Formats: sequence, C-alpha cells, structure tokens
Amino acid sequence: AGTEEDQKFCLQEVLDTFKLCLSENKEVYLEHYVAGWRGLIKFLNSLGSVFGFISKDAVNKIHILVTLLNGESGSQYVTVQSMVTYELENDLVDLTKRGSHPESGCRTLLRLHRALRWLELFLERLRTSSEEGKTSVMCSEAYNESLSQFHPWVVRKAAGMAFCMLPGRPAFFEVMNVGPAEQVVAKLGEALPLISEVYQITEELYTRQSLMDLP
Ligand code: 1PZ
Repeated sequence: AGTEEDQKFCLQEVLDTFKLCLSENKEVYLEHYVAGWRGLIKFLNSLGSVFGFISKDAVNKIHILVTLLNGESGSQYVTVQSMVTYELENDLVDLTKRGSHPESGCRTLLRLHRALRWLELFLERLRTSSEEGKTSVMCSEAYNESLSQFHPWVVRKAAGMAFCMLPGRPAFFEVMNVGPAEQVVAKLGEALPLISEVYQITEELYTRQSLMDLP
C-alpha cells in the first residue's frame, strides 16, 4: 500500500484541496491547508531523492500542525484565524526569541506560508513559460525573490544545487499528471488564484497581528 506521500501525484488533487481551504467568511481551514501541502510534498518526492532535505522539513512542519489539530485543543485549530487567536491569548507563541514554545502553530505555519509565496511565483513562471523554458531558472528566480531571504547561506546553497537537478518543463508537466501541456497550463491558471488568495489572507492576518518575524 505505502504511505500517502508515496502515491502518485495529481495536480487536480492539490487544486481541489486549495479550493476547500477557504470558508465562506474567508477563513483558512488548517486541515485543508495541510492537505494541500501533503499533495505538494507527494509531487516533490516523485521528482527524486535529491529533494529529500526539502520535503523532510516540510513533512516535519506538517506533522507539527497535524499533531496540534488532533490534540486536546484541536477544536482551537480549525482555522488559521482561530489558531492565531488561541495561541496568542494563551501565550503559546515565542514572539521575539526562541523560548518555551519553539514549535507553535503560528511559527510553524509562517514557514509554510513563506514557502507558499515561492510556490506562487514559481507556478506563475511555469504557466507562462515557453516550451524551452528552464524549470531550474524559474525555480531559483522565484526562490531568490521570496523564500531565500529567510534562509542562511548554507540552505540557499543547497537549495540552489537541488534546483539544478529539476527535470525539464516537459518531464515536469508529465509528473503533474493532468494530461497534455495545454491542460497543465489551464490547470495552473485555475490553481494560482486560489493559492494566491489563501496566501493573501494569511499574509494580512499575520501582518495585522505582527507575526511576520516569529523566531
Ligand atoms: C520543485 C522544486 C522544489 C523546490 C522547493 C523550494 C524551496 C526550497 C527550500 C529549501 C529549504 C529546506 C531546508 C529547510 C529549511 C528550514 O530551515 C526552513 C525554516 O524553518 P525553521 O528552521 O525556522 O524551522 N524551512 C522552510 O523554509 C520551509 C520550507 C518548505 C519547503 C516546501 C517546498 C515544497 C515544494 C513543493 C513543490 C511543488
């Protein structure tokens, strides 16, 4: 059978989970946010083991959030909004330096949130690229514009080397598993506004609560 992460990736599935992320009043459901990331990790794993150090960290963070979601205070973690309120009101977040709450939901989600911006930039480049477009270049440009500023030199270096191992655009589209290139492009066009909205809502919430620099 294998674990969920081993199964075949399909872009449609990720699209579906990101669709489920937003509630009627535009709150972000943690359960579906996490499920969206699970799907993305499945994709990353199907690209090969050189990306293992990246997926390992993401799996770790997902695990932290799932544990909170299934824990005794799980009902407080239904949405990102309720999580933030609950953790702040109960002093469960290290706000300025690492202390007794190194694995708060708030700081853990912030790491994924920053990575979501990279994803948005990367997928937009992929969507608008030509057949000869280099995925490694699109990936590193997106990374340099976003996530890299939060990473120390060694991580940036390792990430840069991993990007060079990315397959070309045709193989990349193949792994996405939604049919011919035009269909992948169309699916990306559907997925991007959803990812972007989830990102924006989280970004506004974190900015409003001054949570953008959580250690
Ligand atoms: C398709 C190619 C995939 C490229 C993915 C681009 C992101 C590169 C990130 C490389 C960093 C991984 C090593 C771990 C770094 C952690 O230190 C940081 C901060 O966490 P802390 O140390 O503060 O607990 N972790 C992150 O920044 C989260 C990174 C998550 C990356 C998820 C990528 C998922 C890719 C999906 C592919 C479609």
